[in-house]
Amino acid sequence: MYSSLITEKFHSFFQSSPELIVRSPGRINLIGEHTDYNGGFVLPASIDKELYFAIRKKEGSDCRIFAENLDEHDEFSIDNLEKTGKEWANYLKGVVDQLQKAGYKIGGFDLVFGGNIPTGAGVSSSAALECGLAFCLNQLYDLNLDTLTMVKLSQKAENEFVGVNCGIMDQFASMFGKQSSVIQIDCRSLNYQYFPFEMEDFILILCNTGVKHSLGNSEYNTRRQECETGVQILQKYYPEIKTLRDVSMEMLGKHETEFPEIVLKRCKYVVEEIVRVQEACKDLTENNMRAFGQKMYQTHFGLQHDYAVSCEELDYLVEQTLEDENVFGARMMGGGFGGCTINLVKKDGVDRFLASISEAYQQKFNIELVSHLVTITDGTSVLSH
Ligand code: GAF
Repeated sequence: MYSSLITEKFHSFFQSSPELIVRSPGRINLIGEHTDYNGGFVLPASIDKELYFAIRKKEGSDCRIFAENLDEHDEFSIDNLEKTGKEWANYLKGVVDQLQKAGYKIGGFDLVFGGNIPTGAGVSSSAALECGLAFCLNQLYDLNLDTLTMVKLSQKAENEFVGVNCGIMDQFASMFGKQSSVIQIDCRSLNYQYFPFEMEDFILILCNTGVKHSLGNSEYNTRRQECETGVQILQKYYPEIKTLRDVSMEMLGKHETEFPEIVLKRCKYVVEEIVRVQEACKDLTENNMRAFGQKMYQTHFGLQHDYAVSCEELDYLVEQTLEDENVFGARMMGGGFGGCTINLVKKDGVDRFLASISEAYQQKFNIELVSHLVTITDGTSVLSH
């Protein structure tokens, strides 16, 4: 549906046909939060909340872009890329910038994009945007980039051009996603393994708090710094340690008196979470969804109390699920300070769950709760030539 809308818009905007239609998905993360930049494990998947791109090469270096959902457009030259107040355009310019810096020859293009990824909800519309354009330009200009190179380049676009110091999880999930599977990514080696995630008995539901507290970006950078401080303290005793991935609870326990209290809490959460992801994958192979769901709760409580990236609205949504026997697991998802919770709900209990949590949230915060039932899809792909 979205792809035909985007194609139609392309026709009416540029009076020509697109050469290529690409879809690029947002992501969920089942478990493994704030572990990617610590060289740890994550367990994301790409979902049926997607962006569609209709694109055509253009003579010269000019680009004309129309953002369908926002009803906004932008024009720029690939020879003169400047960051502007139009945030969505910066993600795209960042990708063009990285491609050129890496020596790839591209030219201008006409592009229409849009889709159904909720923005500000923590499902990585930004990674979908970066990966989608990297994928399009790779095809259009025959750049022969492999998927991992496009992932790294998209992450770098966000780090360097947009100025957000994110890890690699979101771009990796958007590109490497596989239908009905979650991906265990080792964010140090970038080795990955798919685990089947069957949804015969369960539904994954995102509950969007509808809030995005402004602390998000600065606190994200502060957390990264706190983790690095913890590593530096331990390096005096264990020079081989590079990130918290190399740290055990025993090491933390042995030297805890040397840690500022907050740094110790942050490190403890990360070390536990890295182990938790590996154990959660065992639960999946044993089809023990009860145990898997319990770990999602443990992650939430760690993020709430030790890592301190949750907020009142997220905590409330998770708390509401505790008495519901049909909810096996729930937690805040993504960077934090707003966005969505992810809920693992038994199929039979979905209607009751949605009705009661929406009512409770409305009463408590006077905000209409928007929920999304998601399915796991393939990563970024071509829809048609
Ligand atoms: C954001 C970042 F972009 C990811 O890299 C990751 O760190 C996540 O927050 C927290 O797990 O989505």
